[in-house]
Amino acid sequence: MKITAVEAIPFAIPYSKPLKFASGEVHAAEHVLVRVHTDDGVVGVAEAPPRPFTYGETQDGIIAVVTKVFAPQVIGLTVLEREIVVSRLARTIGNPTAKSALDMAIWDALGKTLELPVSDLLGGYTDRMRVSHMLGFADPATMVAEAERMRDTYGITTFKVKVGRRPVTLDTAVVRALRERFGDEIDLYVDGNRGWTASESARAMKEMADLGLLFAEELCPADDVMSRRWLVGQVDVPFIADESVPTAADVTREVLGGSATAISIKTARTGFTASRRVHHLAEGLGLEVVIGNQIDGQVGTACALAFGAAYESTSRNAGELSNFLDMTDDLLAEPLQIRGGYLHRSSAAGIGFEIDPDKLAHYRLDR
Ligand code: MUC
Ligand code: MG
Repeated sequence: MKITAVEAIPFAIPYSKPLKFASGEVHAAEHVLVRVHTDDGVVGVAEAPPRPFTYGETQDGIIAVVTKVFAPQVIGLTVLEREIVVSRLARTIGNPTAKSALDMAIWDALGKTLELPVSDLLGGYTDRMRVSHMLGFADPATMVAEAERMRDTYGITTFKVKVGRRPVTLDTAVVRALRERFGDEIDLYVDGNRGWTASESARAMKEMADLGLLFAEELCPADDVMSRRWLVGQVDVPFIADESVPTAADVTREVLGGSATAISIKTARTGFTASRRVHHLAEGLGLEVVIGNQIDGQVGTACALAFGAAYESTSRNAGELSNFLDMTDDLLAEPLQIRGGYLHRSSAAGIGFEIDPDKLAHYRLDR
């Protein structure tokens, strides 16, 4: 059970088409695979997605902080001592996806050691999540065609539409085209990634008032404190905080300050240990939650699925679990399969996936 080594392996897998949104765009999964070895020969695995436009992390920075700062702090601890891990890692400010990948790799090693699924150790609520697909910036016809393909191929009927362009009609036209094409058959919500001002957001929400949106997410920056509160006070659907709540303390601040009324939980930035804290906090505050996607590959998606399926509130709304579909390939020996709009979690020990060694050898950047 004792941690003996920690590896941070950079890899790059191209996207078949880039995902574009208000705060950036992603053309390749240039992630870091974190592996934790124990003295029993168990290997726990998770991935960190560098998102400089959201958290300031880079691939090189994640490797450096994992190998030079975090590895010496966790080697010698057992995989049961996760709260000691949390308190040691907390001495370093920031680096959310680096910390989370290490945390989840340790949980994976714990599950494999105990021969139990991590999702059961976390909460064991259900074995599946309904999937929500993220539609990146394009023209209305292209975005409607992608939604059609997602529905026809994977049975997905919930879509998060990326918004935040100027003029706002570029995006409101997309949401209207989706509603006109699919009617009540689909659920829709929007995510601005801080692209609009509060007044642009209010105008856009008024224009979309008849389109039956489920949620609105990060339409304007939370740092525009007073105007964000003004906006959230008038929006008539739950307003999701995503990148403005990377920690439980941020959830408390933003929600009590009136800058959000729902939250996105992303295991990529809060791992399993801190995601649990955020989940319990949201439950205590009575907030609706959505399992979000940090533009994860299949490893990260399996992590989000394991966590989302563990609790009632995280599995109630469709989880954003399909960004990996835009990748040309991935690392898993048995790829995740979305069927009938659902992803089923594995019942294998640990998080429940195996890395294909040939794929890792092909895509890793350090050899
Ligand atoms: C999302 O929900 O915002 C894009 C930027 C980011 O931080 O996450 C993605 C998806
Ligand atoms: Mg978001």
